[in-house]
Amino acid sequence: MSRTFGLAGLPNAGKSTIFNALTAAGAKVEPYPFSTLQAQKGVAPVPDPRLDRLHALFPEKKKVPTTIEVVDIAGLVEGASRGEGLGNQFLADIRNVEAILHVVRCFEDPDIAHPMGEVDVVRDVEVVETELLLKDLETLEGRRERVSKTARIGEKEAKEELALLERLIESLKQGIPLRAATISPEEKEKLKGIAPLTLKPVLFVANVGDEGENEHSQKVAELARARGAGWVAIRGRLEMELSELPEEERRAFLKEYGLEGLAVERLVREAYRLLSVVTFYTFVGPEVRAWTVPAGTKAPEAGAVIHTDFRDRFVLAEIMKLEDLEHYRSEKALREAGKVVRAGRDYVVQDGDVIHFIVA
Ligand SMILES: Nc1nc2c(ncn2[C@@H]2O[C@H](COP(=O)(O)OP(=O)(O)O)[C@@H](O)[C@H]2O)c(=O)[nH]1
Ligand SMILES: [Mg+2]
Repeated sequence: MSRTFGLAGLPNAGKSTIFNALTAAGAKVEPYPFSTLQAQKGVAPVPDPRLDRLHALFPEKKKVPTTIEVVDIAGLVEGASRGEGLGNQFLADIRNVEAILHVVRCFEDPDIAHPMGEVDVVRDVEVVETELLLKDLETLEGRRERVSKTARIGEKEAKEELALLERLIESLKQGIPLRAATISPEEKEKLKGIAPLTLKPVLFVANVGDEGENEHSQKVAELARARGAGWVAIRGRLEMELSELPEEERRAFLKEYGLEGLAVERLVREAYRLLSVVTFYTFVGPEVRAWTVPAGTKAPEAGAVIHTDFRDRFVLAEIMKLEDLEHYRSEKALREAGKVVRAGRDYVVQDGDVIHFIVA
């Protein structure tokens, strides 16, 4: 199960460039079925040092990383919330992702038009944020109108929701995105149906030119900090070119420049961190594989990610630690040392667990 991220930002910020860099190694998947203008969708493998370590113990097996799905969303312009440009398309695409990668143009290039004439990081970010806020305001006000009818009849749940909506509409009007408002988990549940845009977590992506970080990306860092959000700098164009090279050549290039890896790999890791997920590992059969589940998932549900019928056929889960496997080198030795923990239906899967599912 992939997690979905949407690349959002002004036109010519570098979204498609970064999309290509991210997905060069991954297979393209089907475009959105509901979209006429078809947002590009692609898959990016998640680089994972723990998976590499596990794979090193079973080099004969195939390594299968977990993946994220990335959506290259149509560029947003001022007025998108009122349907300007591809506004409605943009907003429909973004409603369907779990988290937003907000691409901010941090390179100067007279040959590449900027929708507002020139790069101004603070303004550029605000244009995008404002459109998302306005769209949420519209959505919540629409919802309020519907709920207020049921609330008038005196239905308790409707009254509660109405109070929540009133409060959030107030905060949106003050320019506060919903992710910065105080919302309890139960309230969040109530909002699920309308999937507000400003509730989604955001990672800022400063698309710097070939020269690297600059005064523009410094501003991205500052505004990310002010929002309690993360950010990464990416040399979009360079990364795209590198990601398209054959692996050998790419490695030689990275080595020559003393780089550890592509910056998009860091981008994926940071993006992954936005979501409250845990990764577990399996090595049964021909694959060494990483899997993703929401934090708090119990063993049978985790098994169902591998095979839906594991949920019902679940008997127990054998839990191993990567460090122990590395120390004892084999599963057999691990068993003999009593380092395999047997866990039942209520076991909550922990990040980093190596698991064997025993099913009926
Ligand atoms: N000079 C320069 N141009 C870039 C860089 N990244 C992207 N571009 C160019 O900017 C233009 C717009 O990029 P694109 O990815 O299509 O932007 P999008 O509209 O946000 O999808 C393209 O011509 C890219 O080649 C960069 O780091 N430096
Ligand atoms: Mg584009």
